[in-house]
Amino acid sequence: MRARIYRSAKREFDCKVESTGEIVQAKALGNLLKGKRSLVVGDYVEIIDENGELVITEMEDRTSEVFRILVREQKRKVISSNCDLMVILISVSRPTFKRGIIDRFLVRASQWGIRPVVVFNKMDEYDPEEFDICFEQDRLKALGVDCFECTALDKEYVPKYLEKGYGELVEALRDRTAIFLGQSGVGKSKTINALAGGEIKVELKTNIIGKSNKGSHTTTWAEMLDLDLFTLIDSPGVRSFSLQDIMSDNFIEYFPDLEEMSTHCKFNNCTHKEGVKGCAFYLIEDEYQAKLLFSRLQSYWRILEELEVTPDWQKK
Ligand SMILES: Nc1nc2c(ncn2[C@@H]2O[C@H](COP(=O)(O)OP(=O)(O)OP(=O)(O)O)[C@@H](O)[C@H]2O)c(=O)[nH]1
Ligand SMILES: [Mg+2]
Ligand SMILES: [Zn+2]
Repeated sequence: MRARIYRSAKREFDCKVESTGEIVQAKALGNLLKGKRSLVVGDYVEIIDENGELVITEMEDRTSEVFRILVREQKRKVISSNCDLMVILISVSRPTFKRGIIDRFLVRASQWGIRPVVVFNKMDEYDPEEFDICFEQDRLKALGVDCFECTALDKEYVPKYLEKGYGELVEALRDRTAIFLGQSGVGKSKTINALAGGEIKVELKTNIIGKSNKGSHTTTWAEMLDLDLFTLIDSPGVRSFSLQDIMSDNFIEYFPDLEEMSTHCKFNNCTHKEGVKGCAFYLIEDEYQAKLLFSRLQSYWRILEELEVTPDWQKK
């Protein structure tokens, strides 16, 4: 029978059987865990009943993997799989809006092969004086990233004009496996709880690792939570903003808009710095388009600088 892994221990897995919706415990055949192979939360597997004991005999190919490169150990650690949406949650008030954080998470989405969307939360507190949300959304739409304007306030306090964004987000999430990312305090728990049906159904255990295993950031667990609308993958290990495990060589691939533009630069090794001859970025006629792209270039430079701190050979 077909099932999906919801939680994993060393060799024992909690799996949800597709046909019945039941959660069962199963052990994995040794060859599924040998060498670099592993079974992770999100995997679709085949289970058989062997004299009363449930055994995982096969794993289906993954459509996507959430993973980390453990730089020091030079290992690629898969945390979860088959996730089809990355929800990047941003607060428009407190904590203050930071464009760079979105660009960072977009790099991860691209690395993991997961479609990103951006949710601008706390729209009830949005102040146009602080930043121009239209510019930010144009910037993302140019990348094909859908944006939603939401507020995670209790239903009766949600202003009418904000119902639309929430409704659209609900549709985008329907029947998907999603991972929510965002800074502390942006409203992930609130939003997820609201999406889960109003009352608090899930209290995301963000601090479990911190309490039981002080200071250890490489330990990552992941679990899936079945919400009525969608399935949530939660793992503290993937939330960090650091991108230090990503190779700096060819990093521009993670910025497809910049990569495209740079094909028009006169020289292959163009640095796109001001005053460089034949750089396509300084030839863009539309002022607004130029402004959008330059804001991306700024992020690109800032992250690249950080990546170059760790040499690429350590990230293989
Ligand atoms: N005004 C307003 N406040 C919100 C909204 N969403 C969340 N908050 C408040 O923001 C604070 C943080 O919300 P959480 O949902 O705990 O944030 P989180 O992203 O889960 O934070 P961590 O668990 O630390 O990562 C709480 O006090 C919420 O009540 C919103 O849409 N509008
Ligand atoms: Mg939370
Ligand atoms: Zn250039």
